[in-house]
Amino acid sequence: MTTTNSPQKQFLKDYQSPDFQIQSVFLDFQLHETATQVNSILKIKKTNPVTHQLKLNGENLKLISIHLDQQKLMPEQYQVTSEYLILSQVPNEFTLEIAVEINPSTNKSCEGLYLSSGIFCTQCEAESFRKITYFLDRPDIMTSYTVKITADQKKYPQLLSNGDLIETQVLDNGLHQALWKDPFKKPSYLFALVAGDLGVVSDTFITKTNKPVKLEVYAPHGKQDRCHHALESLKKSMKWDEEKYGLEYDLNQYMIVSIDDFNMGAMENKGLNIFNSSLVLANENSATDLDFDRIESVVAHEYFHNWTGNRVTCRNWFELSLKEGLTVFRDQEFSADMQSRSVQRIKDVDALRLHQFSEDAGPNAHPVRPESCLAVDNFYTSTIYEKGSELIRMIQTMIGEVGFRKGMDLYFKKFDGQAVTIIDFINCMSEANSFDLEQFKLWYSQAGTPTIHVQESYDSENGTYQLKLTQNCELTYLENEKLKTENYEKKPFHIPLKMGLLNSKGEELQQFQQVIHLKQKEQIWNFDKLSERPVLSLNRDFSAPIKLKWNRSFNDSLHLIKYDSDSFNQREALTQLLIDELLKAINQPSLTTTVIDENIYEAFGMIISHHRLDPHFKALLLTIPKEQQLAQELSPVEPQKIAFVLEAFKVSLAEKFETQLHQIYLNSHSINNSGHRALKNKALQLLIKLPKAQYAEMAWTQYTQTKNMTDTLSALVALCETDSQYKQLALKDFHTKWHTDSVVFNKWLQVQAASASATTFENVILATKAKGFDAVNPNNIYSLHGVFGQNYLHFHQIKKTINNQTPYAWMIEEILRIDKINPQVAARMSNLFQLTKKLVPELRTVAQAEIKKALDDQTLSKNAREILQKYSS
Ligand code: HT7
Ligand code: ZN
Repeated sequence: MTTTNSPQKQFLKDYQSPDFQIQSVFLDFQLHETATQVNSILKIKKTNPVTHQLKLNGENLKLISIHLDQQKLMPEQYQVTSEYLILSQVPNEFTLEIAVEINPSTNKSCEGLYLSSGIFCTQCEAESFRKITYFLDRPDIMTSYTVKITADQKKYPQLLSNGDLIETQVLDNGLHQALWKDPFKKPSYLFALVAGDLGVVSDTFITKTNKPVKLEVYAPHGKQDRCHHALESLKKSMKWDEEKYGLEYDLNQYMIVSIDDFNMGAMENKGLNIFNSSLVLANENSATDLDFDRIESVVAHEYFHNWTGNRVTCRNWFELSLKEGLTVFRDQEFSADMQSRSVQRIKDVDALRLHQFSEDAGPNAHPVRPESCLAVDNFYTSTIYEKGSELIRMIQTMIGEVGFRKGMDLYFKKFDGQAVTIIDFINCMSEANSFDLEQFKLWYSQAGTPTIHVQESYDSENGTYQLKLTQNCELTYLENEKLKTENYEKKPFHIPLKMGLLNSKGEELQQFQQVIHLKQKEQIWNFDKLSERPVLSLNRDFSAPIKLKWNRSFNDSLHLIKYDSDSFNQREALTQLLIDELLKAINQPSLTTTVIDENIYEAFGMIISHHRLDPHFKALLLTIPKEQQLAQELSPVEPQKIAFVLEAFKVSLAEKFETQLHQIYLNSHSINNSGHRALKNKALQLLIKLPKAQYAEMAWTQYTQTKNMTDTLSALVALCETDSQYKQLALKDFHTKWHTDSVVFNKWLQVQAASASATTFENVILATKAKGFDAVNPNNIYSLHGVFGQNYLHFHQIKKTINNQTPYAWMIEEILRIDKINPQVAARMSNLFQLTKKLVPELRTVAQAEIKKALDDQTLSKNAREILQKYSS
């Protein structure tokens, strides 16, 4: 019997432990491009004696047969809906054999079992194992897997799954077979299978107990030379986790497979990670320095999940940040140890502010431990990941590194092999350190970014400096909704703030270096025996994810820029000065001239002419805030005005410091390392703003003479800012060289989608017709649509239409097209409308009319609908 159901909202409060446990599963895959048969044998035991009904998840499956304890079931003995297979009466303990058929070749959603460039691969997190076979597809069902794979030997010489390879066999009819057994119990979302004809690069890692682990990175033939960086990153991660947390790898083999069609960055399947090819494949010729760093951190992230996520997993998806926040924290700390700690921290916080702070300030704001959702896939947000990591970092700040390690040890001791909650984790941290984290838990249930107002006073007679802090956190959209039905009140957060005081010579007053704990709405601290007014450095290293509001004088800011021992706050002082000034300029009624205070140029001049600064750090100091960062501080938002002011400021910087920037370019150009490349290219991006042929020629020379992708791409970006003859030459050349390369081609799309050039919208549409563009490939869509949607100058240009469509209308039409094949990607693109409610009315009306058209489409997926609804009125 078959019936259909409509999607239901799920709630954290409704969690119920499972009525059944699956003791073991045997999966038999007979792989075929259009008709793969999956036979499963599930050994099931009832855990709730009063339950009779078994409800297995399953979607888009063609059911062939079911046997219960070897008895074939007749259709009247079960019920099939669009989401479940229901058996109304089952014994206490039984074996279920289910045969289903699926069609991987028509599956373009990159979920379940699908084909990517001729390779069979899987993606099961969060709820896509149910698209492979009927199962209790929830993370608190952990079981042991044995997997048999049969496929054509010529087309698919490699047959991979989780755990250990037990045996292989050559069969008749050109088929072959592999049998895998995973010795560790795992949830279904960690299941993986890959079958294909791939090249491989391998190595061995010897663990701290002298166990050899075979490491393999698989990629298309001919791409092996781009796999070495990922392999080296893996070895570094394995060593780091042993040294930092005592965590050793537990299987004999660790495989990474590179796939071109993938919705996210990578997936931590036990022993068989599957990666988006853009996050594995890299050599100097094809990848930028940023790509190299990102690959190192994502390889580490997926590896670290082996313990934080796989060995101890989440009880349900509302607890997602248990594994993601913690693992992001671990990968950030790893990167800080591999690269420069201060540069890493600045980059991580920049990313947090850009993505998470905007999310927390808009209609998609949600707690790190959300309370409800329609589509689980929409949980993979910056709040769950990046804010989640900040919360873990605050815990470490409060209990110290040694205390944090004690908490981690206790966590694994108590919960290895289990599916647990965020509260379980926090309680371990608290118990191992006898530290009260009760109030701190509010960070997980209350959304929004707290603002802290700083008031200082100095009493010269008594030598006392007083610091008064007041915290405030606006109600989010969801909290305002809550307020309509219940008596909701937001409580003060427990906020750990690293601080220090500097004297007038710029020296650190060591005795005041500490972590203060803001727990009340308003709190006062007094610091005695100060012979002069100190200069405060607060929230050092960005110890808490908050906003500071502070009427600091220009001289105090300059003092921090010059002397703060905390490099995060050195850079922060400069950035805040600049943001305040740019906001003033944006708020001016007329934009005919953009007036920026001379003090700002003085501060920049100091940095530009500083010769002893680390080049990477100097490049960060010279980074101008992005449009999105400024938009957070404005309401309503006029995106083009923001873009205009930023552009004008960059031109004026280039004009004022042309000679120095040119010198920086020339000096750094002769030094071949990533820091100097970052600095040189920062100088180039400013110089190119000057209407001088000389700089376009300089960029063109850089483009033609280098084989290093960082330099190639920076030159291309610079040329795209000009009207020079070299712009088209470089774009054409890049396309010719790379349009058949599924990874590098994305850069060509990104550059054009981000460009300030007057023809950007036309170019974006032309790019969809260019050789190499694949309209269903997630990376191509993220690179073109995703980047264009963040282009403040052109995405919001409603006066410009192409084929009678504004950019908003074009994007909505594209979202509807994508939604039919890949709802996850459509949902991500829907988030490009995040700013809608804050837009000035003329833009908001147009954007919301387009959003409405999408919502009126009854076939719109729950993924895209859940997002677009939030921006619709
Ligand atoms: N844990 C992984 C999440 C992921 C994912 C989720 C939904 C759909 C597709 C996906 N691919 C990977 C990634 C990670 O955080 O490590
Ligand atoms: Zn993760």
